[in-house]
Amino acid sequence: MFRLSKDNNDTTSGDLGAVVLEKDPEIKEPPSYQVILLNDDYTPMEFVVYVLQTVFGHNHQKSTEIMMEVHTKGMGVCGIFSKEIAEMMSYEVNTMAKDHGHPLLSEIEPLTD
Ligand code: TYC
Repeated sequence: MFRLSKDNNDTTSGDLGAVVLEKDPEIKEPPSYQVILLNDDYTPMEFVVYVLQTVFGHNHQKSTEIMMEVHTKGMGVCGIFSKEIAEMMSYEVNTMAKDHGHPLLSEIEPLTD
């Protein structure tokens, strides 16, 4: 893709600078990351719903849907964020589970566009 850009090297008065065609300018959105919740046989369903509400701000109905998706299919998406936020969310889930003695685990995964 080509994009118009101004050549700003020329500072002489009156000259607005040359307009040049730049190939493939490096203007890219930073990659997004999915926070994935993993199923296990021991974490109580109500605790998973509680975590989805408190960490991700999902309402009770949405949290129950995500929990059931994980329970029946093995994994499910809790949300999509920047890398830093996804890392924080996943850490929060895993720490909360550990603190309550549950094996519940989440992980993050980059989204490729
Ligand atoms: N499979 C768990 C149970 O039967 C419930 C559960 C759901 C656990 C989702 C983890 O991410 C999870 N109690």
